[in-house]
Amino acid sequence: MPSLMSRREATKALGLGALAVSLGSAASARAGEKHEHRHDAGDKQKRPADAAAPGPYEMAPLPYDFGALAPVLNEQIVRLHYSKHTAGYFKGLNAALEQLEQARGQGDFSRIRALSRDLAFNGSGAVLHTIYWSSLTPGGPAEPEGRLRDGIDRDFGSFDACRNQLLEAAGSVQGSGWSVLAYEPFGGRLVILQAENHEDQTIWGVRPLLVIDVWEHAYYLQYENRREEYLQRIATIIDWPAVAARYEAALRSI
Ligand code: MN3
Repeated sequence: MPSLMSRREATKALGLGALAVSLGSAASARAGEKHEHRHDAGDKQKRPADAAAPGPYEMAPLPYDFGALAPVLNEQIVRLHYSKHTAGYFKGLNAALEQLEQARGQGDFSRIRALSRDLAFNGSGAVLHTIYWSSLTPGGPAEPEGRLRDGIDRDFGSFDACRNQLLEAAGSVQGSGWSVLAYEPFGGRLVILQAENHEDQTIWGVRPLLVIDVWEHAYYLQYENRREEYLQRIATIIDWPAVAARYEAALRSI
């Protein structure tokens, strides 16, 4: 049985790497490409060395300083949102998985409804926040280019139409939620979803490419009740190359 330390090290090497591959930067996505073809289909009994049980989820590092997104998002709001809220979803996700493991061990599924809800809520929160932080950058182009731009023009009519729908979806979330630009692999098209909480109102199997958090914790300290102002300003710090890299990774994975 692995020691705690070796398991933790394995988590860093595998769990975090896997999360970065699916959610992270262009470089991480390219690194992930190598992993996808490693499995030896010729010997079903033989498992690749990195097929060990995944460890707990770990939050990806913030790809910039807490103050880097100011003045659009000030240092205090980024620090709290990342260190407290985002960390909380990862903690909740790991706790849900641990409790489900215990339930299986004890054969006691009396809390299965609550634990399933915790798993979906915190798991979706962890995924969406990871994409959120890697969707923002202090600089970068104002509009997407390349195949992502082509896809947006094809599926929404124009970049302006896509942007307007994304921001309107964000602005009109009832309560806490997100707007999500996603690739829907079954139909092979881009869609914009309006998620309530983290996990409600999705299409199974979509790959989120760009997400906008409209929970009050994302903007209230700085913008108070002016959600529209927050949205107009956050639209100016989108990391379109990172969004495009996720789109390319999604196209490669189908
Ligand atoms: Mn949030």
